[in-house]
Amino acid sequence: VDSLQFPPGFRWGVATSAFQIEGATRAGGRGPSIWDTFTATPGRVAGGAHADVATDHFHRYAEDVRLMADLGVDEYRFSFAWPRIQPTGKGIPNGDGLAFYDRLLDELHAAGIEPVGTLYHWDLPQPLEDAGGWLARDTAARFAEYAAILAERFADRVARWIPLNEPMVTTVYGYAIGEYAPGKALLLGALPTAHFQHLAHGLAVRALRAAGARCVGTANHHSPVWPATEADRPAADRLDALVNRLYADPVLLGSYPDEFTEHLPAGFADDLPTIAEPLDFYGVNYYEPQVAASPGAGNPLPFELRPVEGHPMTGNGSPIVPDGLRELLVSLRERYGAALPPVYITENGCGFADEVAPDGGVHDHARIDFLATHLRALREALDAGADVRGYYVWSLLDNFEWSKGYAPRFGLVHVDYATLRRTPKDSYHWFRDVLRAQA
Ligand code: GCO
Repeated sequence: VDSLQFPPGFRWGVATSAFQIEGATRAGGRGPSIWDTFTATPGRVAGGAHADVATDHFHRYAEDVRLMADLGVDEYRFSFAWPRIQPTGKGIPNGDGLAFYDRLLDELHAAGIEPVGTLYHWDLPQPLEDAGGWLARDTAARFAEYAAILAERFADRVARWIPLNEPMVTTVYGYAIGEYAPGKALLLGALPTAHFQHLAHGLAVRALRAAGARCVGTANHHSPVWPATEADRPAADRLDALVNRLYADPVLLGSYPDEFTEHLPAGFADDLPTIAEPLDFYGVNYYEPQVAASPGAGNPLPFELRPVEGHPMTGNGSPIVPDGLRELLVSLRERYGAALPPVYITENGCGFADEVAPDGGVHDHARIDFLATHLRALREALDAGADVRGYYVWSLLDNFEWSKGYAPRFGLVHVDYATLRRTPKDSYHWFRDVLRAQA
């Protein structure tokens, strides 16, 4: 761990999201979200898993904050559940929902951990989906109202704000291919959802600041995109536009990349000044690179995905490519220059089928390798001039991994879903040593 020294003041954290850990989906007046609907639809989620209980964090948050305090993190990135705050997605806030986050924030403050609040990690109130979801411009206005409610209540107690987590995933997985809620398969017809999420982001940045939020950023999913062969470069550029530039350019540059603009809603350019509100930080979620090839005949998309070869794999089949993080950070700096605010790695982690061993421990050495090699790549990016101020492991706890159910375990802490018992894994103890070794 001694080789993993970061600059003084570098911020260390762990990340989670509401739907993946909270459970208690019917408690305290919470309304249904698109993920409650999706998990209740046969065939959508592996093993028919739902998140009605998940890790029961809603009731066990104090134990979870203790785990973070013992780990020694500076910050905790969590998300507010919109359907707890506004059960139908509009109108006066639900006091019981606000009260849960009061309790969580109080606990974090008592433990000396700075809260980083995401407003939206994919749990759209179902009534808003019924009214068009992210294909409807009005959803952005609803989101601004929700952001104002949160900021008025919590601005003084949340250190950093992230309006939307990974709009790319909502657009691509939620509306283009239908692997995630709301399960629509519109292919490029999904692209208006990117624009309306960007508009929601910009309106929320303004609403948050108007109500006193001090530090506002975003969290985008990024993947380096590599061509399968030299001839596949144009296809790789199109995939790069679709997974990276369509989400970073509007927010950072106030423009869209040239690819795909014919699929955006009419008049989109008028919204760009709102979308490009200056940010205090830029969150990068990194898991893996992508390889693209030219599309075969009859493919409705202008590229095809190819497997990333020659690298070890996580337990859920993702290639482990630590240098992709360095490559990504260097290329973000090259592309955006002075338009890129200080970066935080708002998610990085890996899923394996971790088990409690007969000796009572969880010996997840593959996760230690994953984190150590990614931290070294991050260190190299810093040495190459990338301005990265913090790093959050995804995730504190094993949790509900969306359409894959509970099989891939991403936590530093193992959760036994039958008893809800938490067991810190070897990676938890290793990460604690990394944090203790910082100057
Ligand atoms: C993400 C997702 C997480 C996933 C993680 C692992 O923001 O991509 O936020 O919810 O659990 O990425 O796949």
